[in-house]
Formats: sequence, structure tokens, C-alpha cells
Amino acid sequence: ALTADDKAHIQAIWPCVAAHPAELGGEALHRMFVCHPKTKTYFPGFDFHKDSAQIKAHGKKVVNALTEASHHLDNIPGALSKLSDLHAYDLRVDPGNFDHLRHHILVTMGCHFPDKLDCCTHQSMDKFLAAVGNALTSKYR
Ligand code: ZNH
Repeated sequence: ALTADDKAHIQAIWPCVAAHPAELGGEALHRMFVCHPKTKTYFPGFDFHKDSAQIKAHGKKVVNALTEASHHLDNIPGALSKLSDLHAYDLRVDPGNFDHLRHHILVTMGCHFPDKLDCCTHQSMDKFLAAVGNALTSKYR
């Protein structure tokens, strides 16, 4: 579970990302698509180029959902309940892909906020993103 320190670390750094949802969310997704090409199969017909408007639009949705979760750190599954239905019943995204995206979100944060992402904040963010991934894959059968 997230400790009081984890919550403080997340709440200190996440607003920096939340302020640029399309740019940073898009960068994280683009990195995932480049490093893990199989993830592209979930987005048929997408433009996968670096400055793709579609990737940015989707990145914005992902970051905004994480921002919502960051406001409910004591009940992440509750905050993401609808999204968890969507990923489990409609999208059926392979759960392993959440680990990939989690990694690329951290890399993106490290590139843009190197001073803020000290090792304690990194650890807390990793726990937060893992909790989100668990919430989004918890309804899989
Ligand atoms: Zn997901 C969708 C979030 C992961 C795939 N997503 C989505 C959305 C959101 C999200 C918000 C929108 C919804 C609506 O519209 O309603 N995701 C998310 C998050 C995460 C995720 C937060 C983590 C962190 N996803 C993911 C992954 C994948 C995915 C990993 C794969 C690879 N999603 C997806 C898809 C979709 C989504 C395919 C749909 C899209 C469209 O249709 O447009």
C-alpha cells in the first residue's frame, strides 16, 4: 500500500505531468510503441509518428485518468472503476502491457523533471503506477 511518504511524493511531482497531459502522455505512449511494437496492435489505423495528433490525444486521456487517480490515492480501484471495466471487458489489453507503459511514463518523467524524480519519488511513482495497473487489470477473468 502507499505510505504517507509515497502520497506526498506523488502529490509533489504529478502536477508537473498533469500540466502537460498531451505532450507528456503522448511522449510516454510514443516510447512504448517504439520499444514494444506489439502494443500498436491495440490501436488499429493510428498514426504512430512522433508528433501524431492521435497519440497526443490518447496520451492526454491517459494522463488525465492518472491525475484523477492521484486525487484518490486511498481508493484507486474505486476512482478507476469504469476504466477498469473498459480495459477488462472491452479492450482486453494484455496485462503485461501495463508494465511497459508504466516504465515509459517513468522514463518520460525522468527526462523532463530530472531533479524532481529523485530515487524516493521514483519508487513512490512506481508503486502508484503499479497500483493503477492492478486496478485496471483486476477484473480480468
Ligand atoms: Zn488505456 C482507452 C487510460 C493502459 C490500450 N485508456 C483508455 C482511455 C483511458 C485510458 C482514460 C479512454 C477511455 C474512454 O475513452 O472512455 N490506459 C489508461 C491508463 C493506463 C492505460 C491510465 C495505464 C496507466 N491502455 C493501457 C495499455 C494499453 C491501453 C497498457 C495497451 C497497450 N486504452 C487502450 C486502448 C484504448 C484505451 C486500445 C481505446 C482507445 C480508443 O478507442 O480510442
